[in-house]
Amino acid sequence: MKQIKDLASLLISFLLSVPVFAQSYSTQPVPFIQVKITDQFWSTRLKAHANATLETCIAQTQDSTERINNFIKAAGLMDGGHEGIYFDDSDVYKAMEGIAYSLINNPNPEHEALLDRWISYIAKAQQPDGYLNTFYTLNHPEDRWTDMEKHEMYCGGHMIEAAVAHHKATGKTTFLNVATKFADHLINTFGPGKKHWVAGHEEIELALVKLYHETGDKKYLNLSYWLLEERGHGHGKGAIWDKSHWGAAYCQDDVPVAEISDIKGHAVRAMYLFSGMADVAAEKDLPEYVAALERVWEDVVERNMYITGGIGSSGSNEGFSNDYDLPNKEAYCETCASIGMVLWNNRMNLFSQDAKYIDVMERSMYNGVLSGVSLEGDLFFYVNPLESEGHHHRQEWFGCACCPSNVSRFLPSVGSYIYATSDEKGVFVNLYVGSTAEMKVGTTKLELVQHTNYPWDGNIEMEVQPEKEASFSLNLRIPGWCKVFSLSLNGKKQKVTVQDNGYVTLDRSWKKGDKLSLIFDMPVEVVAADPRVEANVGKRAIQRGPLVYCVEESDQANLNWDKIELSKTSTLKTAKASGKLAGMLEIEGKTGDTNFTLIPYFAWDNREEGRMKVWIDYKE
Ligand code: FUB
Ligand code: ZN
Repeated sequence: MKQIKDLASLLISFLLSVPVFAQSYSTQPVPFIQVKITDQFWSTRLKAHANATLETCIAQTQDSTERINNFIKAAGLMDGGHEGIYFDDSDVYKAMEGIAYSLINNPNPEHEALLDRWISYIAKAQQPDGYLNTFYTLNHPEDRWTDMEKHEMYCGGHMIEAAVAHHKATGKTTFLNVATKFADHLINTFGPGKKHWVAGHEEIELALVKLYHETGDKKYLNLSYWLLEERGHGHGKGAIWDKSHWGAAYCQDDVPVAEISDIKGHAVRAMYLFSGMADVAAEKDLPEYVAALERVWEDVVERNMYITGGIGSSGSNEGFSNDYDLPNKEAYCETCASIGMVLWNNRMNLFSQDAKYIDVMERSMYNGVLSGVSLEGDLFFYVNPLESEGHHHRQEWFGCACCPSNVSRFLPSVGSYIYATSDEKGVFVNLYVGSTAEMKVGTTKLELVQHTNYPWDGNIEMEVQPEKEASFSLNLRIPGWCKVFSLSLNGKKQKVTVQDNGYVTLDRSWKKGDKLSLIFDMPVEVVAADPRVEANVGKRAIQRGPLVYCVEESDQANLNWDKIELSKTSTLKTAKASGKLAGMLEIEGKTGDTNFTLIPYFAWDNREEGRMKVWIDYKE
């Protein structure tokens, strides 16, 4: 145990002292390995993750399904063919990424040994030329790299991400060696003068950039760029392209990526593509990619996003339909797509230092993503509707289990979204999360400590602890939802203005013990949708701070469900929740003689089953 702790502190000092390979976003995220989360809100979620989410993923991949056995078989250690879906390998890799991340802040020798064991199967399942995919190796070895929909690069990308995570967490190279061998196989197979390829499900692009960062070898970055440039030129072949109702747009292969302007197709694929484009653009300075991402961002956020930050309203393509087509009961809003929104929006902020991207990221994170996992961490939503007749419940696992395994890797990395830094621009405080973080600005090492009960209230006390007195800018994000705030420095109220990018900048010489106090007014807000969203005409939703609220039937004792309505005269006040929701704030509403209770949307379906809705009838 102690050894792993020592390893973690060693890694932190390593990360703080060695320049990271040429990453050229204009700010760099402070990785979660340097951030210790201490607040009530996220600590509870992380505990549930470590105790239940990981165990569920391990039990499901290893014991209840054939996922690990597929590797054992491909390694030649067991007889039999591949069982399950052709991209089931990816769930193993995502679970491994989550386990590896979790090791950093929750050392667990059993989990480390489990990873060693799984890695040994994976390494044996890898073919001599570096190819790795249990579906093809076991069932169709002669058909590999023939159908671009079949997720070979998707699985490979998740393998690379898991291997990089494992290397960071343990310093071991066993998995990273598999990843580089696979990526070298890709380089030998694809590229100018070799085979064309359009990955039917994006993921490999951002993974190759991670591999480049981990190894310093630019060939991986170049392959990622080449793969992006393959899109939109008619090279796509396979099941997606053969289905007339899907076609190239389903996997973002209808136009060259630099020409993208409208959001189309499968939501998760689009988010991973945009994240990969951002990573490559940051390294290679591609303004045309950034312009495309800004255009499509507007289309996603202004015309195709739910109030929960969820995206991809349609189940038939697991993706986007028409602008403003945002039904509530039928909303698909896959958990993975919300995770994708976090990945992409964070990157957009790293380019621009514009807080509007963090506003969206925060919305998706606190609502669309967190609803995907039960409070205990053991049950998952794949689909996250905004209204339910009472029959939609979280499940322990799914045939297609992309969402639970994605949650398993997302939660332990949440600390990476709090801060970003740059030597020139200083420190950016993007999220308000009780935590202690170590970072470096120029030559200054510093610790930032946040004490807060956010998102339940908007009070944040922050300690700035530079190793020695130093001048740098501290940029505080003023959340888009916040209309009134105050800021004090060492007990003195500050007169500050919010810049166009949504931050307040304090540019001064900081010394140990400097204290900031931020108070965001966090009133209950009644929100109307864009009138073009048919489903929400005559309705309103309630949000407070970053949290969207909903009514759940089990709270409305003796109340006619259809009688719940809001009006101009409704009163809405916060109250302490109890039972399973203890520690949270609910909202007590009253319209005329009718009293009703709202709970945070992310927490619905954790108690008795019943109906739920976010958008509530509104009487003018
Ligand atoms: O295809 C792999 C994953 O499974 C996608 O990202 C999800 O939408 C689900 O279809
Ligand atoms: Zn999913």
